[in-house]
Parts: sequence; structure tokens; C-alpha cells
Amino acid sequence: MRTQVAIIGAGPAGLLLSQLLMKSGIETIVLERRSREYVLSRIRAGVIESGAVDLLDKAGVGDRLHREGHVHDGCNLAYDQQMLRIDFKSLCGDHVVVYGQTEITRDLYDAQDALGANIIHGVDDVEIIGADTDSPYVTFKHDGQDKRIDCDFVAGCDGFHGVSRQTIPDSVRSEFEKIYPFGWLGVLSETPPVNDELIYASGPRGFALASMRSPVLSRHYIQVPLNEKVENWSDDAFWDEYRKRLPQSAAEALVTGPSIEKSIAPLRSFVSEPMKWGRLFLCGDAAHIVPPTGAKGLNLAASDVFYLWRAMSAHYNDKDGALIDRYGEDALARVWQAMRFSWWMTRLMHLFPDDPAFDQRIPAVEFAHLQNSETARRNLAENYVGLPY
Ligand code: RFL
Ligand code: PHB
Repeated sequence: MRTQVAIIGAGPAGLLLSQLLMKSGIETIVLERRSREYVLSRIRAGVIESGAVDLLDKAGVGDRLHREGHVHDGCNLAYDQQMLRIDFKSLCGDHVVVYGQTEITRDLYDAQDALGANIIHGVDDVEIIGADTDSPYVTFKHDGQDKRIDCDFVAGCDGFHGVSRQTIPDSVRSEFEKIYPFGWLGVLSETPPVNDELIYASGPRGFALASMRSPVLSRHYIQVPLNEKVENWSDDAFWDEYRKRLPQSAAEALVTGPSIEKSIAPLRSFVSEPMKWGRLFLCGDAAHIVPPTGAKGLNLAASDVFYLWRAMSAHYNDKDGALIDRYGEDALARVWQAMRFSWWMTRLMHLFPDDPAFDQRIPAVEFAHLQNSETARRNLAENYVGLPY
């Protein structure tokens, strides 16, 4: 087989890249380890920056998002029962849209089907060969047979556990990592949200987040120790703890019900550099992970895809290779901004019980500063809604 761009991974990064490239007249083949049903069953992000919405519109997959997604002009921080609204609209004239990653993935699959995309599911043993030469290729197993795709470029969109990043030799690659001493226990339930906007709550029992997908579908998270097991959390135990961590008005509004998904995700900050090695380009979680507190994971995958699509369009359609050479620098500049913000918001809102007493005093004064200073709130708002591409 031969194509122009071989894409490893059919998560949001891989599917969106394939969709944008195909619409620009560039050929792709997407290789995905899992089945389509599995990819579509993953419950993940829910807050979409308006820059990512614009990109989904450019890809021709924004219609359902505009119909069914919910525009949020603000969010709330609660600190020991005190609520502070961050009014995105008045502070920076922008908003975010609440629309599940699962729905975005479904919209992308539908759009890719309509374009006749070649997405091969259930592949094993993917290897990227010759990425530092002019004739790279990808080998893999499918239906028990060895296969090979020759291509111009390889896009590594295969998430944190994929093979693409490992293809870059250790001598070239630098990794920057911070592991946090807790995870998020998340529950999805067919119940109305406790509030019409998100509430990020910090208090003596730890962090909680009240989020949502729709007026009848809610997403809830609590901070739990890193070694916690999901089996130890019955629905009742979750709701009891969650209620205790929410501000009173939200706790009173809480409607509980059976969980339809429950899982624990560890929190980490991670960046691998470079994001371009020869003809291999990393996009999304393959190159970086943020703790979910700033809602940036999926949004960063989208901005990487934007830079790569722009670069490849210039290369194929305008015969201009300058943006291809700069892809890594362009993407990483925005990645590090989101790293800083996600780390800062994680420090602000969570308990770090093993930190020195000095460090533990800082979040309360940060919160007081946010309450007293419009400049501080604007800083938060501008980062939360997403820095420009
Ligand atoms: P994905 O979504 O992980 O997709 C990568 C795809 O590559 C496939 N794959 C391979 N395919 C072929 N060969 C291989 N060797 C392969 N190895 C892997 C995988 O099966 C998969 O289909 O990465 P992508 O596209 O970069 O998208 C990034 C986002 O998914 C991610 O940033 C966010 O979902 C992060 N994230 C969250 N972000 C938020 O903003 N808010 C959240 O609430 C939130 N919750 C989460 C999350 C990520 C989680 N993960 C990864 C464990 C909750 C979880 C559980
Ligand atoms: C979610 O709804 O899953 C969500 C929202 C905001 C975050 C993280 C996750 O910061």
C-alpha cells in the first residue's frame, strides 16, 4: 500500500488530522489498534475551546456540536464553601463549549465514512521505519498477515501508550514529567447537573469537579489517593464523599443515580521533545499529557493537528516546506503554555498532603487574589478558554 500521510491512531487527533488532510486533497491511511466500537466507548474530555470548535467547523464536523453542545460563558471555583464565578465573556470575550469527546469522535467517524476514508482497525505490531530518511514506511499485522504502507510522512497520533514516540531515538528525545500524588475518580450518571456551569471545588476533604454532558447526563470527579482502587467505591460511597466536597448549594441540588461509567485516571504532566523527527510528527497525547484540571488534553490535540494540517497543506498545495520544518516549535510553544496552566490550576485546587506546610498555605492566598483582582481572574479566563493558535 502507498499513501501520502500514514496516521497511527484513530483517537480525536488521528481522525481530525485525517479529515482535514483529506478535505485538502491529501491522501491518508489511519491505523488503529482497537475496534471502532471500543474507540467510541471511551468516556473522556468534555470542555472544548472555541479554537478547537473552529477547527472542527473547518473539518466539516461542527454541525451536531453547534446543535447539541452547550456554550458556557463562565465556570465556578469553590474554595471552602466560597464560590467565585469566572465570567469568561466579560473577562475575555470568549467561551467554551461542553460537548463530549465521545460525540466528537462519532462525528469524525461519520465524516470520514462520507469521504471514503481508509481506517484500518485491529492492527498489531505497528513499526515506523526510516522516519529519518526520505522514504519512510510503516509495517503492521492485520488479520494475521504482515502489511506495509509506504508514505511521505507519518503522523504519530497513538496516545500516551503508543509506539510513535518510542520510535524517536533516546539520544534525540527529552522527556519532562511530573507525577501527582493522586488520581481522579470519575463517575458518569444519567442525572441532571448540580449547576448550569462547571464547579471546581477545593476543601479540606480534597478536590471535586461537578461537570456535565447534557441536561440529563452529568460527569463528576473527586480527587483520590494514587493507589486507590475503583472497586472500593460503591456508588453510594462515591455520592456521599462527593456531596461532602461540593459547596452547600450544589450539594443540596445533587440528584444521585446509578453510575454508567466509573474509573480512576492518574494525573501527570508530561512533554516529550522534539515533536518532529525527520518525517515523523507527534500529535496529541503521543507527545504530551496534562492533568485534566484545566480541561486541556483534547484541546491540545486539536491545536497540534491544526499546526500539522497547516504545514502539510502548505507543503503539498503551495510547495512550501517552511511550516513543516517549524511544526515542532509551533506546537510545543502552545503545549508548554497549557502545561503551565494545567499545573497551576491543579496546584490551586487539590490537596497535596505531603507537601511542606509553606506550600500548603499558597492556594488559599491564590484564591483570595482571584477574588480580589480582576486581572487575576482575566489571566485564568484567558488560559481556560484557550490561548490563540
Ligand atoms: P487518544 O485519544 O489516546 O487516541 C490514541 C489512539 O491511538 C490508538 N493506539 C494505537 N493504534 C495503533 N497502533 C498502536 N500501537 C497504538 N497505540 C495506541 C489508541 O487505541 C487510540 O485510539 O489520543 P489523542 O487522539 O491524542 O487524543 C487525546 C485525548 O484523548 C486526551 O488528551 C484526553 O482525552 C485526555 N483526557 C481528558 N482530557 C480532558 O480535557 N478532559 C478530561 O476529562 C479527560 N479525561 C483523558 C481523560 C484521558 C484519559 N486517558 C487517556 C487514560 C480520561 C482518561 C481516562
Ligand atoms: C469533564 O466533563 O469530563 C471535564 C470537564 C472539565 C475538566 C475535566 C473534565 O477540567
